Amino acid sequence: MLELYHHFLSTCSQKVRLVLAEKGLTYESHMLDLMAGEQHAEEYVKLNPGHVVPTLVHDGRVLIESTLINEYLEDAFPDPSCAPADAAGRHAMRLWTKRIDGQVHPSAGVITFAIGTRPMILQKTPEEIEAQVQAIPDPARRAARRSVIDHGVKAPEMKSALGAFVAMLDAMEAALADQAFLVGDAFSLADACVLPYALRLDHLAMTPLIDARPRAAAWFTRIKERASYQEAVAAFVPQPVVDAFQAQGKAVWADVEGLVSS
Ligand SMILES: N[C@@H](CCC(=O)N[C@@H](CS)C(=O)NCC(=O)O)C(=O)O
Repeated sequence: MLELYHHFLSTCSQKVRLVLAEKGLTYESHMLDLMAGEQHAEEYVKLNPGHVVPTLVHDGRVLIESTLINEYLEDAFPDPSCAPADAAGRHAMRLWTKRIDGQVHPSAGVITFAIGTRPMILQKTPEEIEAQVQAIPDPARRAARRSVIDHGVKAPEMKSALGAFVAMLDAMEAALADQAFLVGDAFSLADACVLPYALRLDHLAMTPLIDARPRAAAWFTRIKERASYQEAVAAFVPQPVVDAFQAQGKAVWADVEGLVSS
């Protein structure tokens, strides 16, 4: 019995849903409203002390941290496999998940809130905004959130956040020179963990960054053609929210382009 606490657009939720779908696993869904602050609810924080999604519950065992959840799914439900059979391949796969967890995911928070979510947040009262920021337990995330709410794309965090994405795309372009997937010729946890971040760039109208790298662009198309993408990602995309993200992304594209090329 699997239960997933998640959010329709959250990158970390998408990567776990992708692996669940690749493995044909069904789950009871608990969708959290992050804008309403449901991740801070007392009952939820007992499951996930970081106040974040996703959380997977398997037969009563609570699992947090999306990369580790995916590794758990691979261990607990090995067939079909989403990992290379050999040690070197698994190491290469984990280099991708480490890059995403270490650099790209924190950067996704910066660019998403600076461009996509900020206009919605600014509709709240200053007291409501401050309460939401204060509820973030991790001091680094709290400081970054405040900065992007205050300054949008002019926040000092933007340049290095975009740099993490550009480095990810460059690494993808290099890795895909002689293979169809990020590690070898089969879908793995590496593809599951990178896809949501390529998609986030696309949702924020930064698609030219992907298209400038033809192998990464072809990979993006290839992953989007998979049944798992349709089931686990596309089916959850709230089009009005993405339309708003794209409009806001286009409005700041000149700033973004300037930061990327400077
Ligand atoms: N390291 C965590 C990060 C989870 C995370 O940051 N989740 C975001 C959504 S992708 C979240 O729940 N944010 C809530 C908030 O910003 O208040 C994981 O991989 O599970």
